[in-house]
Amino acid sequence: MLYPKLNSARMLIDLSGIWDFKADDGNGFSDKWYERKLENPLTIAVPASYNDQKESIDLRDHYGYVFYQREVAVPKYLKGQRIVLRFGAVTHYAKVYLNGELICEHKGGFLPFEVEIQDIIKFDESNLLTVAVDNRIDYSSLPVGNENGGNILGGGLLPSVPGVTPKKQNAPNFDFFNYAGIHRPVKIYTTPLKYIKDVTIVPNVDGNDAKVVYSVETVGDGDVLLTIYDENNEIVAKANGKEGTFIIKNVKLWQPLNAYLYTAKITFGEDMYEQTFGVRTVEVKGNQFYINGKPFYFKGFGKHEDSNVHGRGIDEVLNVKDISLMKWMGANSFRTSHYPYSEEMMNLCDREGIVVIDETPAVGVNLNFGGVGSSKQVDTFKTIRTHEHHRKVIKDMIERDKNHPCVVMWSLANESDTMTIPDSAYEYYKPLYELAHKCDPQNRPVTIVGVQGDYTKDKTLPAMDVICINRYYGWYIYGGDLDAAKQALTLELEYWQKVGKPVIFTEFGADTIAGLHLATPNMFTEEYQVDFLKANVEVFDKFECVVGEQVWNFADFQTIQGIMRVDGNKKGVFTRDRRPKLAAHYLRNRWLSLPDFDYKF
Ligand code: BDP
Repeated sequence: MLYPKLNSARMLIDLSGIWDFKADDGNGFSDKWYERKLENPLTIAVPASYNDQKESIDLRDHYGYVFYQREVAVPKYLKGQRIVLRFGAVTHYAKVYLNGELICEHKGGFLPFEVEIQDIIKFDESNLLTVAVDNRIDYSSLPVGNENGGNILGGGLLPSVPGVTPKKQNAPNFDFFNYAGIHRPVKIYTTPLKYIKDVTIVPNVDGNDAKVVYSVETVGDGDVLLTIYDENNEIVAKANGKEGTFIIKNVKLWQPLNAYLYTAKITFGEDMYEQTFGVRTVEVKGNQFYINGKPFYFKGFGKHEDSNVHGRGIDEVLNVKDISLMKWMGANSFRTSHYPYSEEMMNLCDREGIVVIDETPAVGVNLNFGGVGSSKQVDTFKTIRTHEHHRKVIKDMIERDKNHPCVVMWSLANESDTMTIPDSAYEYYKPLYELAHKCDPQNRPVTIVGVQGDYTKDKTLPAMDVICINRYYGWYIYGGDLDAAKQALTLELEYWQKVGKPVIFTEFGADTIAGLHLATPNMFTEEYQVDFLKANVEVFDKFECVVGEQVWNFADFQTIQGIMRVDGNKKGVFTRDRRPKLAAHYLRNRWLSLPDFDYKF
């Protein structure tokens, strides 16, 4: 799906701003709130999570639908154009009404969707746009909600007391706050009626040149012309036809931390679209991960889209700041834990040369996590109902992000239940692995991020292109005993070394209260976080197969309340407002001295 852009052929209208808002009181649909102006609405900012915008426990802990509404007028001179209403992301389920009519629905909170409105929009008066948004999560949603109540952070775990009716609330089977709302920009864009629907660009390197294979999907017939520009706006190649190849002589590669972007200007009849792309190669060979033919070492983080007041809503200032902080530290990469990030962030990473592992919203696909939900073990994959939706998010994520040079690998899921019944997990994930490869025109590596456990039983991880593992030796396991942590980690890496594939630590981290210090470090102090990181990387450095370290987490982030978290997860190397903890300085020293390529040789 193309990112909406303003250009000489296309109009773009941003619907960000203050909308009317009302949480469903149970009557929203029966009273057809979407047919007329909301009565006594609240004001709410779009895009952003709604949860933290008001001083209200009802809004913060809301369960179910909320209604967003605004008037939309469209200039008359757009008559005769194709007009599209597009949502960057609405979390988790959206029903969109225009002038009282349901015009589209969308499941999944982290990917864009759009609907044509040129035949239904009124040009002479304003139109009532209502978006009903559901935040409920269960065994069929990604991320997964816990249908047995409780949550993985220990909320509601004690036996219930007869006669007491607890309030209905979401029970996330994952460790981040279930923020909801219209999280990413809402836009109207136009195209001519015959238009460019999609563009696919597959760059190959051929000596000093690039051989770029492309295809352009159009609606309607006509000639397709491509002109390729470099960063100085010089024409470097031309092509015509819906499919073909063009050569860029003496190509400048897109390199980690040294990005170079070309632009393909595509014209088709009255329509025009400019698609940026980078030329780089990605390949897994033996136990190494190659970018542009050289073994790459991932230095960076697992992150979240999370910030004060905005919740999970897009914050482009913060995105710029985060990438600046990453560069300050010598980091070169991050994983979009635990859902696809905004298109704006992906565009930024393309420009900044930040390497991205792009993850689906499949987190919590693990009904045996910490034994929550049931005292006996269940077959997660026979119990959950995510199968079809999981296929859809993989397809949609790859379709959205396929042209981004920053994306070097797809992650099918985070910490899924791959060890309880190894065959069941393998049967679920092997087809998804194949699907991801099939969907990606650039055929990038595919992985799944593995949870701590009896890794020798796991059949799914070894079936992926890269072994990505989240490990908490020295925190959840051997917390406070870093010598034991190092021994256990060494034993595990001896195992993975034999598997013969690259290994990336996609999470390792320790909760740390900013400002808490001790000369003899204990867990939760800033010194312990540094010692924890040192102990882990000391072992990573001994193994050639370890090709990356992504610390959990870039910054402190909000979670549901419960006995495991004090105002959220504190494993950040930065606080939630982006102040560095001691660990940031330690990692900065380390990473600035580690090369991005050829580190282990
Ligand atoms: C892992 C999860 C991550 C958590 C982290 C933690 O992948 O979402 O936040 O551990 O416990 O289990 O901090």
